[in-house]
Amino acid sequence: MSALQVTALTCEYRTNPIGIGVTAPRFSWQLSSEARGTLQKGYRLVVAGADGDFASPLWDTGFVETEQSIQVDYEGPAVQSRTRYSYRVKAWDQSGRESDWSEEAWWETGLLDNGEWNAKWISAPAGAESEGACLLRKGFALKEGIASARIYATAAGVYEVYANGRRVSDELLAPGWTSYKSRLQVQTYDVTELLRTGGNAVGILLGTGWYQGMGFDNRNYRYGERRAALLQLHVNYEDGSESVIATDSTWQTSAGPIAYASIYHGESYDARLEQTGWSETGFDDGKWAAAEPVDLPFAHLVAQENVPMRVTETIRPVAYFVTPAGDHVLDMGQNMVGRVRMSVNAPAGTRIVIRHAEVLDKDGNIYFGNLRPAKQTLTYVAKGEGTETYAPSFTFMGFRYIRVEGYPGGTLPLDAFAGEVIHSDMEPTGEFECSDERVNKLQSNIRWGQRGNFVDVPTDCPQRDERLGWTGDAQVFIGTALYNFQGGPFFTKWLRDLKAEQHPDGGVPFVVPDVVGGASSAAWGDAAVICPWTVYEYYGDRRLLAEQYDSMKAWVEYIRAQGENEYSWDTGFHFGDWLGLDAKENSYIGATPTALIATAYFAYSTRIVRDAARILGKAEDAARYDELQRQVLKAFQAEFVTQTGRMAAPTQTAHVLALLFDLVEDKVRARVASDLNDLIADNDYHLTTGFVGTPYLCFALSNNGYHDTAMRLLLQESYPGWLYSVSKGATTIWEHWDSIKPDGSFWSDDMNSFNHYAYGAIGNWMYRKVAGLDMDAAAPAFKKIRIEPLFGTQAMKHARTAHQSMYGRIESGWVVSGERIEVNVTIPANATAEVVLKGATLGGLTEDGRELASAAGITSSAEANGSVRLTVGSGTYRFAYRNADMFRVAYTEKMRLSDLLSAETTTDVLKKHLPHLFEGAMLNFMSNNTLKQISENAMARVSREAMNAVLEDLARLR
Ligand code: RAM
Repeated sequence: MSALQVTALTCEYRTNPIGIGVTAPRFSWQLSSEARGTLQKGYRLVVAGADGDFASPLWDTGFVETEQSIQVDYEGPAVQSRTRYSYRVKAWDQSGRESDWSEEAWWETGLLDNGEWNAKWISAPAGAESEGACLLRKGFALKEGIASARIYATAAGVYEVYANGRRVSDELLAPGWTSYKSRLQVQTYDVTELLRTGGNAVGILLGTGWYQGMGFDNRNYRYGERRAALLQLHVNYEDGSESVIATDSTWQTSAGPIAYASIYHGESYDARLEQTGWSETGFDDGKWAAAEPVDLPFAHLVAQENVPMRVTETIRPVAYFVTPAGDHVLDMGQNMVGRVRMSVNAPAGTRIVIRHAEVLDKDGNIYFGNLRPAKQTLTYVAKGEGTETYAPSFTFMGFRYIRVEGYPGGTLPLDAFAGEVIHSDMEPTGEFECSDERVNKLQSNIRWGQRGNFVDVPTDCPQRDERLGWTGDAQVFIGTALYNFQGGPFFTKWLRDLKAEQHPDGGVPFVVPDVVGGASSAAWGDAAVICPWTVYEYYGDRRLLAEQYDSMKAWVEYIRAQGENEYSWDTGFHFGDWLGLDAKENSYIGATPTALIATAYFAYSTRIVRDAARILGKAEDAARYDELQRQVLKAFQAEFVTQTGRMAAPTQTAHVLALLFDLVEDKVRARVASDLNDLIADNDYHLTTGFVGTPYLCFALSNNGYHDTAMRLLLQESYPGWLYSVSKGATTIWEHWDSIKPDGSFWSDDMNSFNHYAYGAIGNWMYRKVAGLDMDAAAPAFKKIRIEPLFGTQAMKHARTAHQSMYGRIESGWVVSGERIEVNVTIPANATAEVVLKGATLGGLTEDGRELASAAGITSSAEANGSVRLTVGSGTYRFAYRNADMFRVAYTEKMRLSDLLSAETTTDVLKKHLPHLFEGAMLNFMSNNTLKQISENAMARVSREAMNAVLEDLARLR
């Protein structure tokens, strides 16, 4: 028997985290086992206190009989502030195997009680604050025997800490951006290795960041008048004693080389003003001024919740050229977000100016038009002492191209420049790859879009004067986002900000953190409900759901209170199907009535609140919201569905919402789906959807028997469609379907981002439907997995996806060659899956080359509706079969011949060879003289011979 092991221990989603503010953190682990079908029977978790001694543990769960291996709450004695705890886990499986103890893991608490702050907020003297960054420093002596040292720090602004001349961490743009008036994150840094017996010094570089300065639409950030830093260093000695160094008026301050710094405009750096050794001991700060205490609150300080921002990749420019306008430009080869690092050897006083842009215009000139007032500019003045290297500290840019002026020597050496990619450093968890390189590029663009816009908050775009936490964008993309990256901490933090910014009446601002104001829009405010729910689905995060529950409910109650009618929402301003292509001339708002969208989301959010209430054991609420949802559905149907069962609004998005949010009765559903399919076919297989319809469009088709149409949309290369931008060389997702128009011109300057993740929401469908890795919503976090790849009629020959779930790595992939299909599946231990193999028969199916009956790990199998359904346990499986359905595939492909035939002729041919299709209501293929898809059920009953006869006749008649 192979060994059972407990691996990948995490606390609050992290491996060995430091600075955890939660007093009852949650533990998760994975089981590793070669035996198929492994389930955890029980576990034992032991926590050791600060002494690290497992022999006399702080908390020992003993054997707990449960399958739960994720999000296990700490329930031991109260944890202490600023203390490290170790833990380890062992597990038993259902066949009686016992694992060894896992490797030891640990977490360390942050500064838990704001009463522990001795430090004062400090700043440069009033009036002496520059627009750049100031330096703050303190020298001090430490006695011998340093055991450990931690810095707890934050800023009203943005900051970096140095100790004895070195940065204490590679984290960037700390403390990140929260709703500063209610919450400000404190960072914890382990500085044990940087300190020494005797003289030491600590320095803080303090800028403004999101705290003050230029912002969207001239609504400047102004959280406070004075920026300030707060820092407390705790040094613990081997003898048990402690020294504390804290910011106060004994610190010294001075201006530094950063003369100007702004998130949007960039940075000006004069290397001649560097003060060598400023954060080292022995530096002469005699000319510096005393730091000034600033009166800022402590009550809103919270331990860091999000993962930090870091440089996660460095890319090199791929080309240097001079544009027709004469600009010297470097191409990074990728639209990226972060900063440039430059090295230069230049005489003192040489001024180099770098401007950043996303695209070149159709003449090949660098294009700054879409940045609006954001300058995205670096100005560097050389000090003239050999090779100098510079990268800005307190800004980030969205760019693929940089224009460099003033670089000595006339040309730009590629190796003197690098692009440092910066974002919240989330663990990558998703992969997707298929036989169509264009789709692979789309997947790459989706990931880059996420990286560039997950810069501490989920932003709409990373380049122009906006970069805001638009709620609608986050809501439509979160399903894709959490597949591709571990976003638990990221969304936990952002949702707490959303809750903090929520209006007393339950309204949700357009952006979070809110620097824009404004009322609430449907599909934007619904982020309050959809995002915590999605985090729950992906990670089983019940605590976040419980924390956000009141906020979720308040949003639904807000909607209920709008207008006259309790059960629909037909008042107020809405963004509607934002940027939908069916919008009126000069409007951004698509043609789908905003009241339809608002009422649809009302129903959807109410349903989620009902489900959340059920999970949280709130029976009364569950009943209440169940009833509310029923009423909203009725109202929706009365207003937006005709008596004969059609959607009154003839837009793609109206149909999509009705199908995806289950807003129509079952008997109407098929009609709505077929109408949607017609709308798309009539539009020559092009979409018209905006922010609201796009994420769900292909799901609505695939879930209702029109996967082929969904695939045609995906693979559509002509405008508009996902591959249009790919065909135009995009390396990220665009804000508009035609950010660059077919003739090479741009959408207007006023709102044209080339890095907007919203339409990247198609990823979710690619992973779940094309590659077939889906979840069973009844068991969150992929405890129950659903594998059901849908092979279309299109040219795709293989597709595979993987997701690193809380239970471990899940894989689903398929290869089609002729009629032969191979489906490869990996299910992690302690999870199970339902596998649906389309077109397979029990008799014709093998696993790893053997009959099904002899395969381990398969607990049930059945054949129905032209598919085989299996229940499988953990393990890796290789299923193979001849797809009876493939001939349906060939059939559907060939049937396009019939596009040229009249409906009567086609009907006659079909009647002759396939009379049974005309019995009952199985046929839904005639409209506009075009032969449409025949329902899958009907097709399953078509013999190969009959179909060949149909095809031959059709070909002949043509
Ligand atoms: C723009 C942004 C954002 C969108 C809002 C409504 O400012 O593009 O993506 O959510 O409009």
